[in-house]
Amino acid sequence: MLTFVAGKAAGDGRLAACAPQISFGATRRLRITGVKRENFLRSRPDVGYNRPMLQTARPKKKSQPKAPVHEKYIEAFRWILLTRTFEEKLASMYRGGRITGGVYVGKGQEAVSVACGIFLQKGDIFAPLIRDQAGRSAFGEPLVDVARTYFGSRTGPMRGRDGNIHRGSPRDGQLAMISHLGAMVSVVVGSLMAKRGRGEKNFIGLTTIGEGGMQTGASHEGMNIAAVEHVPLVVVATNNHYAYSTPNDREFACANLVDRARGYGFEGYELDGTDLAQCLDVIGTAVKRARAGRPPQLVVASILRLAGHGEHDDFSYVTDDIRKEPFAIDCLQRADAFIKERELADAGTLQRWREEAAEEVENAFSAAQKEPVPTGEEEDWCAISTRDLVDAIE
Ligand SMILES: Cc1ncc(C[n+]2csc(CCOP(=O)(O)OP(=O)(O)O)c2C)c(N)n1
Ligand SMILES: [Mg+2]
Repeated sequence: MLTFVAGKAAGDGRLAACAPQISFGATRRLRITGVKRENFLRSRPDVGYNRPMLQTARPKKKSQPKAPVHEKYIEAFRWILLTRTFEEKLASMYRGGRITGGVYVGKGQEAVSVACGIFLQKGDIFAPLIRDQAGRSAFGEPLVDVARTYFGSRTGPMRGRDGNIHRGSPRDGQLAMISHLGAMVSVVVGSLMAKRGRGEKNFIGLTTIGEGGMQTGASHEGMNIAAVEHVPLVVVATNNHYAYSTPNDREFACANLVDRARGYGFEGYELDGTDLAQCLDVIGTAVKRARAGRPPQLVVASILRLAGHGEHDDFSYVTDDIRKEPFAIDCLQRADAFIKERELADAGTLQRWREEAAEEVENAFSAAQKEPVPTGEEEDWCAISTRDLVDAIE
C-alpha cells in the first residue's frame, strides 16, 4: 500500500508549493520507547506540536512559471466567505440570546471543509460534522435551510425538531449527523454498500471527522469495514489540535494520524489545512481516486480551531504559543492574500463578493425568522419515525 504525503505549502502562499506535490513512499515512522507519557509529545522536538511537516515542495526559482490556479479556487473562496459571514452573524445572534441551543462554527476549518463538498456530484453521499458549513454549502445545502434549523422553523429540513447541526437532506445525499463521534463512518459505509447492491455506478461517499473522533471505537470499526468491503469512501480528518479542551498529546500517542492509513488498508494523505489550494488539490485527488476504484482514502488536515468548541467556550486553554504556530493561520486571510498577490480579483471585486455574501446571509436569516415554529397540537410528532420529515429517504 502506498502512503502519500503532501508537502507543507510555502508560507508565502505560492501555489507552486501547493500543487499536487505528493511524494510516493512511506511516511516517516518514529519508534517511541521508554519515554515518560505525560506531555511527552511536547518534549520531543520531532513529534506532536513540534514535528515539522514533511517538506516535499522544491523552492521556487524565479524563472519558473507560476503554477496554474486551481479551477475551483475562486468558487471555493466565495463559499468560505459566505460561511464565515453566516457563522459570524450566527454567533452574534447566539450572544444576543436569539438562538436556542448551541452554536458551533468552523472558523479556521473552512478551506478543508469546502474542499470536501465542492468535488461531490449528484448521487454521492456526504456526511458532514459540526464544522462543515462550507462543505455543506458547496454540496448544495441552501443557506436558508441552515437559518431555518437554528430558528426552529417548521419549514426547515428538520421541521423545527432539531436545534442546530443534526440536519440533513438524505434525498440529496447529505446525511444528518449522529452526535456520537465516529458513528457516521459506518453509516456511510453501509450507504455505499446499499448503492452498490442496487447496481448504482460512479458514486463515492465522503465523511469528515475530528482528531478526537478518530479515537473512538466506532471510527476504528467503520474504517476497518470500509477497507474490507473496498467501498469508494473518503474520510477527511481534521486535526484542529483540540477535542473540546483536550490537546493532541492527551488524545493519541502515534506520531502522525495519517500513518494509520496503512494499518486500515487505506491510502493516506497529509495536508496543511490553512492553504486552500492544497486542500483543493489533495482532497480533489482523493475524491478522484475513490471514484476510480482505489482503496478508501484518508486525508489528515492540520489546522487550529480558531473559535471555542462552541460559542459557549472562550477557548482560553489555547496558549499564546500555539496561536503562533503555522497551523494557526486563518485560511480565509491566507486565501484573500493569495488572490491579491496573484491578482485573481481586484479590491473592488473582493469588496463586492463580501457585500453579496452579507446580503445572502441577511436574506436567509430574515426569511427564516418570519416562518412559524411547530405547534404541539398540530404536529404529529414521532420521536423515532421519519414519516413526517420533509425529506424522507426514497
Ligand atoms: C462518543 C462521543 N463521545 C463524546 C462526545 C462529546 N463530544 C462532542 S464533540 C467532542 C469533541 C470532538 O473533538 P474532535 O473530534 O477533535 O472534533 P472538533 O470538535 O475538534 O472539530 C466531544 C468530546 C460525543 N459526541 N460522542
Ligand atoms: Mg479536534
